[in-house]
Amino acid sequence: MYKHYGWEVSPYSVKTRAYLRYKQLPFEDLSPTMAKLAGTIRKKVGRMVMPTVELPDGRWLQDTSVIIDYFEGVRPDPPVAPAGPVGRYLAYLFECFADEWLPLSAMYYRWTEPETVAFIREQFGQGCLPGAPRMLRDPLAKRMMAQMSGYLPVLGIDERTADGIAAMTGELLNLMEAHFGDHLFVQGSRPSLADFSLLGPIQGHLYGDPGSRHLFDSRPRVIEWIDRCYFPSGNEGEFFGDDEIPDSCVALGAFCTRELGPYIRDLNAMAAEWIEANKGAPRLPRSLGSMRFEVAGYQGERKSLTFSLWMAQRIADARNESPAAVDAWLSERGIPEIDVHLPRRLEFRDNYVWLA
Ligand SMILES: N[C@@H](CCC(=O)N[C@@H](CS)C(=O)NCC(=O)O)C(=O)O
Repeated sequence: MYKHYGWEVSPYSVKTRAYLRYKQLPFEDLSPTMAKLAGTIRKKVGRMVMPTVELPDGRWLQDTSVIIDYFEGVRPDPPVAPAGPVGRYLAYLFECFADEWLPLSAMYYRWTEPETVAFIREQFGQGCLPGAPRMLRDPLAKRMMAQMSGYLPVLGIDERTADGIAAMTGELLNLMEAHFGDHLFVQGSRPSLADFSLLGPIQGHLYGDPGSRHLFDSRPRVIEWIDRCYFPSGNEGEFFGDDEIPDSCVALGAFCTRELGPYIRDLNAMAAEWIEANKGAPRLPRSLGSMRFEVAGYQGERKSLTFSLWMAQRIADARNESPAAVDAWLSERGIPEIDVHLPRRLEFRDNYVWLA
């Protein structure tokens, strides 16, 4: 039996929980207390973080992509990435977009809606110290709330970008609403990595939090998709073949590329410069400093997180399996490819991005 540690209000935990359910893997879904997070989890994976998975042989996995890659290895069927090169490229594009770009929406709405902040104080408190009196829970909840809301400036969420984040979120949900008029999941009639990844911030924050649930009032098909993904009823269905990807899915891919692509391109340039200036360094720092960025055309400033580049390398790897086919498909639709050009390959372990 595998042990999955994550809260309902943690988006990355929603991603792995939905994935493990869909794959029908035998797992115990556990809510880690503060003692567990600060004790065993910090000791085993190096930081207080969720989700984590404890394997029956005593090893621990962290990072949703590492967790999913591991289980795709031990239980490949049904696979969560399509077989065709374009389908694979899109699966990793949607994953990177959801993991590295959608925190803008998730964190913005969570920490600016008073109704949600009150809800989260309760959720964090009950998560840290279940059943304890409020006077003991609240200080722990507040400390964790301060830590999490401290990510707003890291991600560039402020008055300069707020309207852009709201516009980007609305556009994404509209594209999804249109797509789900004809299709059950993002990449066909069965869920892929794209669905689990998008579900994380959409269920874990935007729909689950009371202050942002109104975003779904006019998007009922997205609500139905949330239910299908989070409570899977079977694993039948098909992915779109590469030659039958519908316009509504192409539109989602173009949108994710428009938003995420420039951030990855600029990060890549900063990392290339840093590697050149730091020859012999075994790993990249977590951040390469501040950088300008744009969300839905609104300019802001954020930290350049090298982890995002490791995630983008997954998209590049998918493209490099069949670059000619992927590039031809993208260029026919006017979508630029997301690529990572660095002199060294990136590896993620022990919470750092290493230069192979
Ligand atoms: N990229 C990681 C991110 C995990 C993550 O950031 N989890 C959040 C909760 S949803 C967390 O524990 N954050 C604590 C922190 O960063 O200090 C993944 O895919 O697992």
